[in-house]
Amino acid sequence: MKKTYITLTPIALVATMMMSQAYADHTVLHDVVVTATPMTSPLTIEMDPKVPRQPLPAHDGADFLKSVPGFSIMRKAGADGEPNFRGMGGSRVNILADDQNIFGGCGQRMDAPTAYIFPEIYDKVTVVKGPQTVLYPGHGSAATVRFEKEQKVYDKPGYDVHASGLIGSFGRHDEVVDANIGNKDYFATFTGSNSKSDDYKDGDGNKVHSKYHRYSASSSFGLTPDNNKRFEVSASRSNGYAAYADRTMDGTKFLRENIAAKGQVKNISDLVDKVEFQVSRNTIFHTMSTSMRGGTSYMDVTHDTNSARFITDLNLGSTTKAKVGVDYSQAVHAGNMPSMYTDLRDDSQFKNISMFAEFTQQINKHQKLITGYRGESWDVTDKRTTGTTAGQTRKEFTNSGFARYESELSSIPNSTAYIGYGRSERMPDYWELISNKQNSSGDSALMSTKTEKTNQIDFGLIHKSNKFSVTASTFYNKINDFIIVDSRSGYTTGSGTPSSRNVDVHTYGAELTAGYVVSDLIRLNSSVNYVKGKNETDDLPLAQVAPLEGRFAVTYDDKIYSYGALLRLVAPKNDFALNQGNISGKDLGKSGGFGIFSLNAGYKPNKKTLIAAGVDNLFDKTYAEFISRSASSASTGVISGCVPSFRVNEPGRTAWLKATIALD
Ligand SMILES: [Cu+2]
Repeated sequence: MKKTYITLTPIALVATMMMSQAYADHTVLHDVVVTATPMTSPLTIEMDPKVPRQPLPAHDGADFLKSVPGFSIMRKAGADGEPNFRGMGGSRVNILADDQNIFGGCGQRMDAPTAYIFPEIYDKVTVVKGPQTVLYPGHGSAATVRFEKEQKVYDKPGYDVHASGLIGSFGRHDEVVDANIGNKDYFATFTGSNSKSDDYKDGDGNKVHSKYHRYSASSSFGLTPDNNKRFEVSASRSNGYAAYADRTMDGTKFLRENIAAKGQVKNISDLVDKVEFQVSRNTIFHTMSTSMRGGTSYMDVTHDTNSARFITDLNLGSTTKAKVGVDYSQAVHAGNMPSMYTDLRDDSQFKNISMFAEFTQQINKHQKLITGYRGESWDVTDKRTTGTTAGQTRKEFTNSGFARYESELSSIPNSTAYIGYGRSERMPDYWELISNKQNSSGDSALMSTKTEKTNQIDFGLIHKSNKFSVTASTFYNKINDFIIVDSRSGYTTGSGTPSSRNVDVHTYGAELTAGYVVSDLIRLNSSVNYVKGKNETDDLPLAQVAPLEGRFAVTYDDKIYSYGALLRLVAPKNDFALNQGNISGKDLGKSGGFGIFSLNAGYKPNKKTLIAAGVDNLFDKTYAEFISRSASSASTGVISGCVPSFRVNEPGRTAWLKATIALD
């Protein structure tokens, strides 16, 4: 471990110093194949989900985040990984699709919210690090991830179509279309996606029980009576299945249906710049079963969420802007237990009303102050008929807020520095309050699990010049009543259900990215991220914190042809907290370091067409991430070609080819 630190740390420092900021007009967003994404503004990373990425992500919202420094994706099999940011997993990473929360349904967490998101049908993905925004609904405290459709509106009759097709190793193929049409009075959109893969093989050639299929369709219709008004209705549906290498059942249904209506009116008065509203309904129907391995047992769960949102943009003065709004949501979870009852019975309801306000004060041309407050009222009802809190309702009010100062630096040209303090009070989620227990006796966790209070300082720097770009993002936090999911002996029930416990923890770390334009044709990119966490209450390392990682990429791009190479180095990790973790997983033990080398190439015959190809894990290395699920002997024993492994191994050498066309 020490050795890797010694070798990686100087590389990081040299990279940071040498490769400081690049790309005045070569930003990483314009890389033909994206391998790492830097901050675009303080604490914010913006990404184009239609651009190819390496390593090839599964067609879901979690794998997409792999190219963001600081994110680790917990692997269960081929799809449906769990995003973890800076050691914070589960609901601490708030996932929003069109500013709606999609709560998965599975009590065993087969379906993270990202399992229902197909990034390429969206137009923009934004990550906000830390508790540095209060604008969005959800439980997030570590990061907010927004998948957004940026609705195109038309002055005259027109259309835009994005279409792509992908083929890859292990029978992988994806087809995606995003079509928009409209004139000055109306617009309509249609999106469709289909993604399929067979079981992949690890570097040793051993099959991993991991095949999946996902498909989605959505459409929307909108009216634009004038330049200031837009009203829209939309509907979408997606479904699929996925094999899981980490457990005894597979996900055989992931049905999401969504309807929404939204509107916006701009330029209302000198004070009111814009008002927006949205009402939506999301229903999840998830089935897990043994049918993909010849069995007959199954279980169904549903999670239905109705929500409404209103937000207004105010001009409070020439240098003061505000966003003020209200969120409402009501989420009901239900399930069956076919050995006892086959009808779906409600087990809980979460009701939330929130008010929020975020202010931006331009102090002068170079400095600004951003502040925000969010207050949330919660009503959580245990709708089960048995258990120690059956029929009871817990009421809670949570307070969150932040302040951030951003300043352009006079000492270093083209640089912005920032420092922020944020406090986030997170209401425990469905899994922490309802699925898990309070203790090994099986008492309900509903009333006992306290809200989690994150106090975090974020500071950093963004610097961009013609040759160099560098971003540094550093944080320290102290989390009181951190909800740890404890599966150690003494904390699990007879059936193995873990406890939700409150402990005090702290973490600190950083993400650094650097780019250097060597010539018109060649550029270098690098990123390094590191987090250290401590569980103070138990005097243990904090669980589910990924090891030190660095990524180094070189790209040749003559605007028609491009070639790139990526080296990802991950340090070994020896400090861990066995059987502690979060709702998505727990520490399994130490992990070894590894280096993975990948190649990519692109061909852009014209502005509308891109053909990209890559070979991920060129040397066919067998490896697993520290944050992973343990491979289940139930799948390795039953599925032919699967052999036991400790963690779920990552895919071996994976070749892929993707063609993208844009028509407008
Ligand atoms: Cu499930």
